[in-house]
Amino acid sequence: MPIQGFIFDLDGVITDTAEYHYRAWKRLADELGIPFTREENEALRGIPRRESLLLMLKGRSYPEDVLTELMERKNGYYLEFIREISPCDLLPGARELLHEIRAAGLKIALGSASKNAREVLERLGITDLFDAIADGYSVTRQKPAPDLFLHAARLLDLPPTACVVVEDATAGVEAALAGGFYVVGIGPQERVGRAHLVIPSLSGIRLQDICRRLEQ
Ligand code: B16
Ligand code: MG
Repeated sequence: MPIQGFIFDLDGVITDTAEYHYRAWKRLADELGIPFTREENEALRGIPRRESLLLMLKGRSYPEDVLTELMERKNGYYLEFIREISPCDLLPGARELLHEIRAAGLKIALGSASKNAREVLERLGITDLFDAIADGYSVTRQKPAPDLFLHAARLLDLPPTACVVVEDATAGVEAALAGGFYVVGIGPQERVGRAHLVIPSLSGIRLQDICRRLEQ
């Protein structure tokens, strides 16, 4: 089926909020006296807030009310960081590709696990480029379950086989494959190598190249 729509992940694809998530988790981990490295943070890409916290805690158990407070504290730090975001923080090539897709008459949705996705899009100044938004509030089962992307495709009124998912996380690539989408992986082979097409970034990427390489 010809490609008729794109579903973009946010963190790590359109903007580098992955770095801000890391700094916020790191600050919380330091306060709790838990070692937490940049490498360990890689496992949290695309993973929802609660699961990310449990991974960061590495088996330490806390009562439910404390877990809630820790998630709120981390989100507070994250919100402090993203207050600085502006249109300059779009990753190279993202704006050009979004405009090219729209100009070609294809549809665009967001498929992000983040509950802060709408705020980040607003700060980047690109909300109006999206026909639909699927975020951390949209579905119960998160990536690597396909639900979020299936929800986004439904909002676009397109079947998964007519949509390309663009993802930077292993969990996101698996979610898109499970949903029957075309998948473009952004980043190293070790992380997104299961995608149908792997590219280091969106810089210099043209819509035609993506369609030609996926549809062949
Ligand atoms: P929040 P994505 C994901 O966004 C991030 O990659 C992940 O690190 C984060 O924990 C998750 O959103 C939840 O974010 O705490 O803001 O709700 O990559 O799916 O756009
Ligand atoms: Mg991501």
